Amino acid sequence: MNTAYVALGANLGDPAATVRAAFAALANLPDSRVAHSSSLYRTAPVGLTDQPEFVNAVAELQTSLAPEALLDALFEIEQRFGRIRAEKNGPRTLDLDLLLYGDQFIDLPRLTLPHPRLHLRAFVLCPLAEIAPQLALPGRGTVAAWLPAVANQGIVRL
Ligand code: PH2
Ligand code: MG
Ligand code: MG
Repeated sequence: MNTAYVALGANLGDPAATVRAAFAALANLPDSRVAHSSSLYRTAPVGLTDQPEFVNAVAELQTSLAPEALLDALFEIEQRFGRIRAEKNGPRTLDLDLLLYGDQFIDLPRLTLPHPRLHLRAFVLCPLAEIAPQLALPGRGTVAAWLPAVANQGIVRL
């Protein structure tokens, strides 16, 4: 079994209900189980700021799916929740981002691990710190050590 972390995000429809349903979908992935689920957080949009607030959360999976098989499975769940890929970084019913897969570094056109911006975003780092504060980000030190860097970003635990 391998430990993988997945970021959940939604800002269309009923985002909190969607994120809760997405945790259930993750729990049903083959050869995988959800070991830890963070709280849900209401977060200010980062990047494209002229869009609704997000609900974000993070899940820790124990999985024997390989990284790209897991990515395919996450993409399939996004599709099931009606995800349409319109504007880059724009509003979405559900976004599932693979953050980390063990301590692996992967550099493929469709998958970069560790996720290159995870340590700079409160909407990922705060829920991750809730479930795995002492987790080492490969090459960057612990999750907890990066928290002060994102302290000014608007985020509220629901
Ligand atoms: N996702 C993005 C861009 N901006 N902002 C917040 N607060 N939460 C997100 O999940 C998010 C974002 C691209 O996927
Ligand atoms: Mg994303
Ligand atoms: Mg995504």
